[in-house]
Amino acid sequence: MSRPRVYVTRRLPQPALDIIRPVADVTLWDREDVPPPREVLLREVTQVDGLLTLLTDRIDGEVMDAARRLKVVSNFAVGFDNIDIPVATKHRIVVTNTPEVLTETVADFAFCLMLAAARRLVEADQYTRAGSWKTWEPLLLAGQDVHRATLGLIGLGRIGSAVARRAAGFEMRVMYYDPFRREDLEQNLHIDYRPFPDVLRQADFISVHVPLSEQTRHLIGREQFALMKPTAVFVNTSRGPVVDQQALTEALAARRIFAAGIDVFEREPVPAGDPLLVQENVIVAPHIASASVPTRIRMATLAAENLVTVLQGKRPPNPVNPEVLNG
Ligand code: 8YV
Repeated sequence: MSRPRVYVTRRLPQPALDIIRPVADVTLWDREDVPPPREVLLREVTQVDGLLTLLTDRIDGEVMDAARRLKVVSNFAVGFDNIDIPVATKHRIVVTNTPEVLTETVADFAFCLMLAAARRLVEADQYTRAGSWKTWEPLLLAGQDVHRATLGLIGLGRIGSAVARRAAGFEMRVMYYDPFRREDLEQNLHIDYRPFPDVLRQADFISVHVPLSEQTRHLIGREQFALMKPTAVFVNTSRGPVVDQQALTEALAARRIFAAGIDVFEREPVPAGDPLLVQENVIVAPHIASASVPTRIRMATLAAENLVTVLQGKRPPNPVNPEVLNG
């Protein structure tokens, strides 16, 4: 039997390639800065048994129809909204993701955005470097307190729960909304379930941790920002389209809310002229919540393991559509 072939859509940390190369012949899109153009992906997919993809690769019906022998799409991410799962399942292609390994790192970053936005850290840095600091002022760069504030989590999956655990150290009161109530976690984490509008009304900090789906697209829009406190700090490390970005921009511009920390955007990379970027009360980052060196290496090696186990005819650690394996 000939060796399987795989296409890897970005330069990966070496330990990941070391897992794949003994098992399969690798064609690598050997760039870090840009994904392969669509026509390259459509050409390469015709030749391979496996794809290792990033969230920047749209794996839809067109790609999967072009594939002739594709068995597995291993996504280097916990989110898999870039892949059409029903179409993959119909083609009997296994899709895998990288949960668990990034949970704590993303939760760290959500907390980092909460603290930085509440305490105006980026403004303070710019002000100090610019030499604007002339004297001591009673309310200079005054922000909001994090300790003992109320944290509202939208979504209580792995990452939402990890943020709740951190909040305990700041003596925060934590409430959450999730379409699937998690009574099992409420006692352990000392957190309360509240209906969605109540969380928005009562929380001082709101952090979003839901996957992107048709149900969650624009879950937070004008109506939801209108319910928040004028002192609220809003943080999104999930997926950009969960939030109506125009409504967020308007809420920040009108000081409907105090500040925001935003790692994900409706369009990525966010265009330079986007009106959100000129708001003073927002801290922005280029989708880096999982970007610690150890976590990115763990994500890459897990994506590689998922890929090779399917190619070896074994059950991968993280199937997203396990029905393909069972059937
Ligand atoms: C990654 C992410 O930055 O895992 C996810 O779903 O959004 C991030 O951890 C990204 O997806 C890398 O492909």
